[in-house]
Formats: sequence, C-alpha cells, structure tokens
Amino acid sequence: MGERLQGLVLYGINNIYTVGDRDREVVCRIKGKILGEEKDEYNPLAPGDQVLYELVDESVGQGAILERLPRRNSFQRWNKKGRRPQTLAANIDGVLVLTAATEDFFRPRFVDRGLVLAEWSGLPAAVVINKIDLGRDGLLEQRCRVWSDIGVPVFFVSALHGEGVDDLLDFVRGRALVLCGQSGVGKSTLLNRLVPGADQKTAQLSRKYLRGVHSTTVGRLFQHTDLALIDTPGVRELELWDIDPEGLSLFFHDFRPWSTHCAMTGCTHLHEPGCAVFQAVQRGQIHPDRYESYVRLFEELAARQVYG
Ligand SMILES: Nc1nc2c(ncn2[C@@H]2O[C@H](COP(=O)(O)OP(=O)(O)O)[C@@H](O)[C@H]2O)c(=O)[nH]1
Ligand SMILES: [Mg+2]
Ligand SMILES: [Zn+2]
Repeated sequence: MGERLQGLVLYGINNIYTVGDRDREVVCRIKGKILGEEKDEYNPLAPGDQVLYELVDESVGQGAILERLPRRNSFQRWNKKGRRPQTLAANIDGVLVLTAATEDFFRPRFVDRGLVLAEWSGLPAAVVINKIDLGRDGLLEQRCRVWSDIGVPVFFVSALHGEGVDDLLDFVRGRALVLCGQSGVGKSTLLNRLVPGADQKTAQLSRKYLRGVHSTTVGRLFQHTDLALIDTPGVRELELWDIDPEGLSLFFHDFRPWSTHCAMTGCTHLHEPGCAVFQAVQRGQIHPDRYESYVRLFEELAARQVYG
C-alpha cells in the first residue's frame, strides 16, 4: 500500500485518468469498486475532481485512484445516449458559454440552455461571442442585450485575432471555469489564447457543412498560474433534466417583471388567457426569440417527465 496522495483530475479516457499533483502528472486507473458504485452517473470522475490516489509505479508515473473527494459543485448535463446525468466539470467557479457571431454559428438557444443549466447548478455564467472579426450585426447585438440586461456578462471576442481577449482574460483570472460551446465555434482557439501552452489542435471546418468536424475527444482541464479552464469537446447539446417545467420561467429573469401579473396562478405562459408574459412578447418587451427558447425548453422538459 502506497502513501495516499491528493490530486486533481485533468482528463480521462476509457476509465484511465490523468491526475495532476503539482507539476507531476500521474496516469491512474480506478482501484476496486470505490467509485464504480455510482450507477446513476454516466461518469464517476470529471475534470476538476479532487481525488486520493497512490503511486503504483513512480518511475513511469502510474497510479491508482482510491477515492473521489466530496465535490463543492458540479456542472452536469443529461447524457441522452447513456440516459444518465454526465458531469462535465467539478469544483468550478462558473460557466463560459461560447457561441460565434456569424449567422451560421450563432446559437442563442444553446446559450439559453447553458444559462439555465448553470443557474440550476448554482453557478454564475458569462456568454462569449467569438469570431467578431467576421462581422456583428444589429440583430446579434439585440439578442445579446437580453443577456446583459439580466446581469449576465457578455464578451465579444476574436479568438483568432485577439480582439476583446484581454477583457475576457481579466474575467477568467483567479477562477476555474468550464467552457461550453458547439464544435466549430472556436473553443480550442480560445483556449490556446487564454492558457499559454494549452496547444490544442484547432479543427478545420468541414466545407460542405460549415460545421466543426465532430470529434469524440474528452473534457480536459488546462491550468496556468491563476486560472483553470475545462474544455468540453464533443458536447453538442446541454440537455436539461430534473427541472420541473412549471418552474422553468423562474430561470428566465427577463420574464419576471410580467410573470407575477398573469391572470392565472401557476401560469405556464404557453397558452393561458390573460398571460402577461405572452402580452409582453407581443408588445416587444420580451424578446420573441427568448420566448421561443422558453417554449422549446418547456416542451422538452415536459416530454422528459412523461417519457423519462
Ligand atoms: N475568423 C475567425 N475564425 C475563428 C475564430 N476562432 C476560431 N476560428 C476558426 O474556427 C475554426 C474552428 O475553431 P476551433 O477552435 O477548432 O473550434 P472548436 O471546435 O470549438 O474547438 C478554425 O478554423 C478556427 O481557425 C475567430 O475568432 N475568428
Ligand atoms: Mg476543439
Ligand atoms: Zn403567463
């Protein structure tokens, strides 16, 4: 039995985890059943987890994970295929939701989901709009204003050319954040900017589909002096679960000034008569696209309650 050491999970591939312990990286298997019991979770360990491990062969940097230490928090999405929650990151200070300014990449729906999921996890979030070197139009600015009006910081950057990156860096410093965005929006490019030495491969966009080539690589934690970023490649959607659809509107802070004035108590704002939220949408006081996000998420959560 070796000494019990503490380390930080950086990433895992096929149940082999790379654990950082100061400037050493140890490649570990999970020992015994200690973590295998949590069948209700898709993955027992995630980047950001603190673990106890022992060295098995120090000369080649091999070890065994003995225990996962209690989490301060976690950022989880529903893994559709696995039909279980999947932890994307553990012990973090917040969530960066990344999308791009160009029409073919701008995904307000993805961002809205990310914001709900972050708040539900008790984590603050910020939105990053990348590729502003390719142009930003009025509609984009309008949609982004919805987020800044409800107190979510919005950063406009060009990861490729560096514009706006310093402001974002000021925000990221001193924190551990998880970076979410669909493939092709520039996660790797941004990581390389924010974390010196991250040296992440950036994908060539498929010409045919104008999307990032989907890769199955795993989440990974990158550290540099006073910041840590957890990349989440291969996450196409941030699926919500375990949120009662009737309570969903509480996450839409822009609905709040109106939702208390609906005629019916427990109004879902979908089709009830005298719905003040719907009236505000019609008057242009709530952004119609935010309302669209709400309706879609509501229906998805309602369907999950029925079909599991
Ligand atoms: N014009 C422009 N292209 C960018 C920017 N950031 C990333 N890209 C390009 O978008 C493509 C996908 O970037 P990548 O970082 O691999 O995206 P990921 O799939 O989210 O990791 C690459 O060709 C990048 O060079 C940017 O700020 N401006
Ligand atoms: Mg990438
Ligand atoms: Zn209503």
